[in-house]
Amino acid sequence: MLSVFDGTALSPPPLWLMRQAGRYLPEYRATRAKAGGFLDLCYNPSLAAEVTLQPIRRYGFDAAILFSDILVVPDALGQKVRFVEGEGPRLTPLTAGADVAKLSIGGAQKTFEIVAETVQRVRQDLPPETALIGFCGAPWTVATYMIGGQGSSDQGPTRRMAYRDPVMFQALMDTLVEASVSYLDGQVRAGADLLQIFDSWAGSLPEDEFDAWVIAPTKALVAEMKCRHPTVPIIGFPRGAGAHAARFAVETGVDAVGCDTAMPLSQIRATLSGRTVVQGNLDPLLLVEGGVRMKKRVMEIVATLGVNPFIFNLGHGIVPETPPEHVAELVRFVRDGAQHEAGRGG
Ligand code: 1CP
Repeated sequence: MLSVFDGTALSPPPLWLMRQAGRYLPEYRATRAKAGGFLDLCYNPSLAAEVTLQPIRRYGFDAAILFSDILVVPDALGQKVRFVEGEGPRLTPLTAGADVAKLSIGGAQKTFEIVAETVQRVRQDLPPETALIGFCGAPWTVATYMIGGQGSSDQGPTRRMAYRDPVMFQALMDTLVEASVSYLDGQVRAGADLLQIFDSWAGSLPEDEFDAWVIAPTKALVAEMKCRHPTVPIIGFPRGAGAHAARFAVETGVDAVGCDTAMPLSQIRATLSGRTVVQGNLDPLLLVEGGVRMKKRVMEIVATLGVNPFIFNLGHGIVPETPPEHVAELVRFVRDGAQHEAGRGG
């Protein structure tokens, strides 16, 4: 898979799926039950390594992604995170500069070492040809949980806080850049071959704020990682970036752009393909459906994007309702069927 980053278009394209380890897999649910809470699973290197490897054993993806969560960073910094069953993450919201000042990067190191141990264990057990992806949340997306205290549809509390108290907000972004560098650096030293930065809530911002809150901190994070590990590729996933995606690709210095479900293939082809590595972007709900509709779309994606350096993926994470056999069907089709059919003009 890594040779796409040297500018090679591979046929069939390499493939992995966001949230490939997770609740749609019975073996994940069994391990999760053994671990107790979700964060207990993230902080148990043996069990976290096991769930990272489960989808590789089943499907032979070209890459494994470390099993962890973007909210491990605030938890490690001292803003404790709870996962409420059926509801999602809950944090005590940061409300003032004093709350940001209490976050401790030094204090986070022990937690980061636990995650690095997971990476080390996975790398030992992973077939050598399978790449290992480390990851973190982008500062903007992580900040939306730290200020909002939970997920939200428009990130309103965080946008308002950033307008009202830019000094506090900037201090938080700087802290998150530094913490994320430390977290990712530990993952690379432990054996991660490439990295992905998840900016799941990049899509809610006006132009100037996209520059200031998405591009600028990502650029700082990428620059520092490139300084420490110049050969480790970095995928940016600015979900919802829309018309800003091409600028994101150029200005942040990432090596690849993850495209979300809504991004038109024509736009990806015109503004990203051939200039950067493209990753994406099958609708996760088409994977729930499976069958001919899914295959038709896979063929369009591969025919349009596969002529340039490309990694096949979904446009967002696998949803829990996904039948595991549809994932097997997708993998078979991407590997054997899609370019054959596309080559026939199908
Ligand atoms: O009970 C469970 O088992 C919890 C479900 C779950 C899982 C499987 C959560 C809670 N996190 C994860 C793992 C996870 N999260 C991975 C593992 C690797 C893989 O992809 O297989 C990764 C990369 C993430 C990243 C993540 N966590 C993101 C970015 C990607 C995205 O989906 O947009 C975000 C926003 C989170 C926060 C989070 N963690 C979990 C939930 C339910 C959420 C979303 C909360 C919300 O806003 O509603």
